[in-house]
Amino acid sequence: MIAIDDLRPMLGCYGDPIVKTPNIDALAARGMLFERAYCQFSKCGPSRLSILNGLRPDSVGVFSHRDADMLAFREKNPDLPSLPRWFKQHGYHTRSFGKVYHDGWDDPRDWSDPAEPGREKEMLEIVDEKAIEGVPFEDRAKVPTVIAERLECPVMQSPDVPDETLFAGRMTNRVIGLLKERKGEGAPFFYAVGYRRPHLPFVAPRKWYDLYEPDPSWLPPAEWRRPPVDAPLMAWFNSDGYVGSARNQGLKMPQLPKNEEIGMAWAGYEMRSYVGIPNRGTISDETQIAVRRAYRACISYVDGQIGRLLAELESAGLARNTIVLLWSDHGWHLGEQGAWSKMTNYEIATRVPLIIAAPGEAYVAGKTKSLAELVDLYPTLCDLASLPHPEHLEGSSLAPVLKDANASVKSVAGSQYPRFRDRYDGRAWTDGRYRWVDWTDTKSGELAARELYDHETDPGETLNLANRPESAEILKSLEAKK
Ligand SMILES: [Ca+2]
Repeated sequence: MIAIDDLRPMLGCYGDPIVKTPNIDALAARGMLFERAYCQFSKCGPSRLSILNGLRPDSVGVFSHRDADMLAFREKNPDLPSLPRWFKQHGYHTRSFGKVYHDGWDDPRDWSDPAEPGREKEMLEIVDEKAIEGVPFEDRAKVPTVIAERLECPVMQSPDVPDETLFAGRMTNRVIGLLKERKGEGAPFFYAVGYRRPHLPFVAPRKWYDLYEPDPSWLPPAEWRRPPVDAPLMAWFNSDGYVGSARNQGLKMPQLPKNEEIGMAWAGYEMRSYVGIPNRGTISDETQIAVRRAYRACISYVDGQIGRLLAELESAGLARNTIVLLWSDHGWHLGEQGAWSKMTNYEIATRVPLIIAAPGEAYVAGKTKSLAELVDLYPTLCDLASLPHPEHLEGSSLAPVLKDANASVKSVAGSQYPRFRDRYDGRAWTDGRYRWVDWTDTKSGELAARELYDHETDPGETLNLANRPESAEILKSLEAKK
């Protein structure tokens, strides 16, 4: 199981014409690529808890990164087997490398050997350029990385170092070493390998940045870089954390933005808290293009590591009977809808890459438009490995789709994200054509705002149709699909 952090489907196999991802593309060519796969929560911790427990976020009850909420879920459900624990209980040797659960949220009972998440705050590793000055390239892998505080960490960095100087390369080497030792012997194994890029900060060895020449044509059309027409503020203003962030930066906080211009000047607190992005105000086109380059560089860096990992699976003789599953925990805005990073209920933040390559003649390779939710992965893996399903699962097995790309196991995919510290409860659904979102005022229980987008005419979700009289019938028929 390969987990990638903050990766929207910006991959060659998903039609991105610029990014270079030959290894993930090759995996997709021999497996099933889900064109319409969605996370259930556009933030690392809650999304991963949902995936790894086979439960929707409402059932997990964790909607932020508060450790206490996660612990409360485990205390309330002491015997609920997570996906890896279920495999462990059925004789698999289970191990975790890198970011599988959100940082610090591992449960030791899940793994046959202690999880190897890497150093705490590995996410913020950077390479001190001065430290590698004069060091021959082949020796730079040994130069230690520096863990920066987020507010002092450059948003992007491209040190001229070998891949294994940074965490993704080192972790891949570690897993490759263990695969070599297996030589197809011993208990069946369940390895979860979690890559921490392209999560911020965008740190990747220089050769991956060198794959891309920044190009102004990368910017989406202007109307895609603004909040959708007629959309409520809470939909795109992805700055729930901005109060703390602004305080950290010594900035005077505004009240909630009174208009779109002020909102856009503050939106994207996560990316704005790194050095190189203005704390507030317009993010220049030049910076937006540089961020798009850096995001792609990190994707290619991860793709390169996945290529080495899968090559080892092949040469160790394990590929012929190993299921390979690749997902990302949520999508990522690159300025679309006036938003940066994750934490919205829009298509861009909730649609994820999902590729499943299962051995066996019953399973076909191809691409499918069948809807999939990440909560479906648990029952799917059970079916692929011929394990029973535990009783608590809330997803549906995608195994029928792996046998027939035209098969379908659900009519809608759902996501949720609250806004303004739970003041508004946001629920989104897609049926493959329409996306609709309900924002409920949690104080009054009333519906505060609605959104409706038609991907057939508006793939960028630039125009909210929900308030138009002619949309009432469409919304009614969509509701019936839930
Ligand atoms: Ca993430």
